[in-house]
Amino acid sequence: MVLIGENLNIMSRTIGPALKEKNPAPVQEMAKAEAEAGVDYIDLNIGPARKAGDEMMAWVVETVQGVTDKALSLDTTNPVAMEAGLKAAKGKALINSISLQPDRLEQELPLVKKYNASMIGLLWGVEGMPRDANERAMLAVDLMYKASEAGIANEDIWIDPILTPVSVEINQLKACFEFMAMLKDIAPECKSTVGLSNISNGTPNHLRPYLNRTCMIMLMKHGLYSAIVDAFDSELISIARGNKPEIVDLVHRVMDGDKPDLASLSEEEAKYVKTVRVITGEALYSHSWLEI
Ligand code: THG
Repeated sequence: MVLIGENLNIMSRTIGPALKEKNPAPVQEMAKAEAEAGVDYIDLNIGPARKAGDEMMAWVVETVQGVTDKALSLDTTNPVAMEAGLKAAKGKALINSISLQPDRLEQELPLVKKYNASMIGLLWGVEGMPRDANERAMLAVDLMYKASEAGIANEDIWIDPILTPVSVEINQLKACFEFMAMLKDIAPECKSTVGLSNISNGTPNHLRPYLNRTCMIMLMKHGLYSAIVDAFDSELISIARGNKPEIVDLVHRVMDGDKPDLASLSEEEAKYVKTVRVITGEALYSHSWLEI
């Protein structure tokens, strides 16, 4: 699995001020730490960057490239900032992300081609969030068609079905999984990604990793190609690298309908099983889902 580190973002208490003040030390420390943690890409999330976004993106790309050769994922809704980042990036960059609003497509699809980048295709349409798996499928097909018109190969499109918090609306989460199961038939050459930490938004911090890890394992069953992750969850990285096959097996068995006796499992295994049940909607989410 291809891992994209999410930690270098403008919302972070250390990174936000450093980006605004162009203070390289915190940015370079974060980039180095993410690289050492073992991610494949470093996401550079500068937000909407309405004011001098081009300068900010070029600066952060150069600053990060000063300490690591990792591939970069460029995350901003400002197309001028995006182009400045693409110009500064040495390797093949990943545009995070392009949604299906006509103005976004018109401005950003040509950039994918011009800079030989790859792109995350965010399944967010003119009417906002797709309501179910079929609407996601229609958006994905539409996106592939428009990208193809712009000369972009399907291999350069990483479809993001938009993962939503488990604590908010379980049907949206189910739709995301249902769509992921369909994607390999709809678009076998396309890649896929999700922002894994979205699922645990609103969950107490110390419990978030269980949701993130279990969700990743569940999506791996449907062939998930990549994920945007907390680079500092070493257990999650270890699972993604194939070092925890027993946990992966267990989660996949439970998805297939196996109902292991929780008393026969280790405490850790039982947590994963309970978390699968919450993510599938079989059990109701509450902050105390692991204790029930
Ligand atoms: N798809 C795509 N890109 C994305 C997302 C997605 N980028 C943004 C987001 N979703 C994924 N990245 C994050 C980054 C941080 C957090 C969640 C998702 C997060 N941060 C802590 C918080 O808000 O509590 C704060 C951590 C800090 O202070 O640094 O939860 O879905 N294509």
